Amino acid sequence: MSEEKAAKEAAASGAASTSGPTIFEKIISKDIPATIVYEDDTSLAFRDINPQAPVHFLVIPKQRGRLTQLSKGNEQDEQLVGHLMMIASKVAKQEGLDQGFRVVINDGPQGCQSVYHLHLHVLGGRQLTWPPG
Ligand code: TR5
Repeated sequence: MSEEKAAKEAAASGAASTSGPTIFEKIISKDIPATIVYEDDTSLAFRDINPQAPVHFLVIPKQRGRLTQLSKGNEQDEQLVGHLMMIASKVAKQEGLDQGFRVVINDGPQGCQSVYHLHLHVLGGRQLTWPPG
């Protein structure tokens, strides 16, 4: 079973791990390759390995262990989360998503979060539907 499938199943069962280096931390350290579409001092954006739309990238904070999930954030994270949102918009523009796009944060087991390092999904390039599953 792939690392991601195992993580999804763990998340669905409520048993997802929140310790140890995540796959995203290995991408930040460049120990694992990813297609990086944007990088600055505090954030990184890269293409999702299992895209759900013609354009699907993730925006993450670079600092390890800073925020595992949105619901763990506090006032000190406001600037960082705002920055990630602005990078999502900036890269969406860079990717040509001028007809619109969707930003999603999966949080916790019921939110179907599988990687416990905060990340924004940015999806676009096709007509998206609502509600999501
Ligand atoms: O389910 P959540 O919201 O936690 O999203 C995790 C996302 O990480 C999924 O959309 C996965 O497809 C994506 N993912 C997982 C891996 C991975 C990745 N995106 C880019 N590169 C990846 N590598 C190298 N390895 C993964 N296991």
